[in-house]
Order: sequence, then structure tokens, then C-alpha cells
Amino acid sequence: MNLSKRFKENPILRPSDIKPSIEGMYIECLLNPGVFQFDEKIWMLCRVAERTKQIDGSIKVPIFNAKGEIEILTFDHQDPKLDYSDPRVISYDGKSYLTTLSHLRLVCSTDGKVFTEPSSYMPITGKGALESFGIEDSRVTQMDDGYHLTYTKVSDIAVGVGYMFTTDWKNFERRGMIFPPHNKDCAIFGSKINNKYFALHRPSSPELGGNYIWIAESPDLLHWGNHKCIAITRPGMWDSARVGAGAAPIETSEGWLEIYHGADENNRYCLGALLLDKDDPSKVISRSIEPIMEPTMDYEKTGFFGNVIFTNGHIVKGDTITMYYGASDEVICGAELSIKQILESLK
Ligand code: MAN
Repeated sequence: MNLSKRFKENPILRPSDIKPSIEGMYIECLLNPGVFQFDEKIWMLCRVAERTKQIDGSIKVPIFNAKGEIEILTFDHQDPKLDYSDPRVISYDGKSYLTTLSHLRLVCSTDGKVFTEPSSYMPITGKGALESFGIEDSRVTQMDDGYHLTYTKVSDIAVGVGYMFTTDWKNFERRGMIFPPHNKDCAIFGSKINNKYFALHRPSSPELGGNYIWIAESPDLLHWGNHKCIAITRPGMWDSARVGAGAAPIETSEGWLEIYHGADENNRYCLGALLLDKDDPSKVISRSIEPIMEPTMDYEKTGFFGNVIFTNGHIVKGDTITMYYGASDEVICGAELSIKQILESLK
């Protein structure tokens, strides 16, 4: 099933379109933007994955050291303790490192298609021991008081969900880790339900269970409880290996509509939809059998990590979802979807 209308301008943003954060690094991937409206423009908070020039025969990995400076670790291809079969992660002597270091960068647009980097907004970079391998994949939820950002905090210790708050995109209040390891793909609902905040999140349970979508509630966006699993992986299907939430669920007449990603054993990432009960979003009313979007275009099939469509940001206007997504973990693309058509596909 194909329910999406891709922008003919795709990819709308590539690594070469913006400048590296510091001299000596280059941008390998520009991906997975959080999306919001601010100052009468459409903004993306992009994940920028950087590394230093690679020299034949070795892998150079950037990390933030204890002093908060970028340090480059070098691993020799010949070293039998090194496994570099995945372009995203390497393992050395039982320890894992990311091949790139990610930060978040703001770009804005008046038409939602041509995005440029405004000079007066600073990149958001990792800080402290829990972000020594960078910060990734933000989701932005706008509420009356301002913008609530969730993102992945990555370090040698763990992967967990961080939370920041801003009203002006210049000053950020870092509110710490709200979902402890191993957890990512956290999307906060844009309004309270029965006087409680809700969020989708994705803990991983390596021994029993797996990489499933959960829901939690909170009185204050800081303390989360009453966790429930709402969607598990489905053997033999397109979402057999892992599932995770996209951006904040969309409020519709039939319930909360969530676009989520699902991957199979070959790491092929597609998108599907979940419809959650209006008053009790831990109840799943329906779920896509077929993906609503799959990697079919060249830019989705080949790249840094091919066969990937990953979304964590959109703008909703009437029936139209303008969705932004990372393709092949390398470039940023856009597509339009109709809420009505997705709801129809869920019947
Ligand atoms: C996975 C992939 C990577 C990401 C790490 C840490 O390996 O999603 O792209 O950098 O997790 O989050």
C-alpha cells in the first residue's frame, strides 16, 4: 500500500547543504528531524552525524571526552578484536562505539520545502557523561507554555531518553533523562488526557520480550509511570524485529493516530499506523497490516544505511500530514499523507 505522496524535490536536505559544527569534521548523515512551527515558519531540528576523515586501514571514531572536548579514537581494521560490519556501530573488545557523533541543528523554511540555516540559532550538542556519544532523533511537542523536546542520549554507559524545554529556541532547560536505558523513540502527546500527560516510548528488553512500543503517563512530564506495552513486533511481517513511535500522536475524530516505524530482520525500515483510543490511549483500536510507506526510491534504498525510512516529525493542517523523514540514514525528505486515507486503511 502506498498512502504517501513524496515531495518531487526529494531529498530536500543533504549533508553537503550545511556546514560541519567544527573544523576537521565532515557531515556523514543528515537525518531524522523533529519538526515544529515557530515564528511563522516551519522548522526542523535535524540530527547531524559527523566524523573525521577516514584513513585507509583504520576507523576513526569521534567521542566527547570527560572534559567535553571531541576526542578521536583510532581502530585498526586488522585488529581481530574489531567488528566493523555495521556502518553505524563498531564493536571493539566487547565495547561498542558509534562511527559518528550526532548533534541537533535548526533549519527553517517558509514553504516547507526549501530549508536554510538561520545564523542566530546555535546547534544543540551533547553535554556530560550520558551524552558522550552524542544526541539524536528529537521529537518536538508544542504545548501552550512552549516546546517540549525529547531525544536520544547516547554514551558508552547507555542509550536513554533526554528531555529539554524551550520557548525561544535559544535558551534550553535540560530536564535530564526521563526514560532510563535502554530506551529511545519517545513522543509526548500534545495535550493532556483526563488531566494526565502521556508519552510513547521504546524500551528494549534483550532477554525476554524485545523492542516494543510502550505508553506511560505523568502528572508533570518528569515523573512517568503506569507503563504499558501497546505494540509488539509481528513475526514474518515488515515490523518483525523492532517497532518505535514517530512524532507526537495526531488527534483525530476516531482517536489518536500514530505513525510508527517498524524494521524486519534485514533492518529494512517501513512506516505503519496505530489508532489509539481517544480517552485511554493505551488501548489500540487498530494497526496497519501493510506498511503505509516503504523504501522504494533510490534515495531510500541506497545510502549510509540503505532501505530505511524513519520519521519523527510532521506538521498537520486539516486532513494533510506533511511528514519529514530520514532516508537511508543519510538525507532528509518530505511526503504528504491524508489522515482520512490512513484511517480508512486501518478499517
Ligand atoms: C542504532 C542506530 C544508530 C544510532 C544508535 C544509537 O545503532 O539507530 O543510528 O546512532 O542506535 O542510538
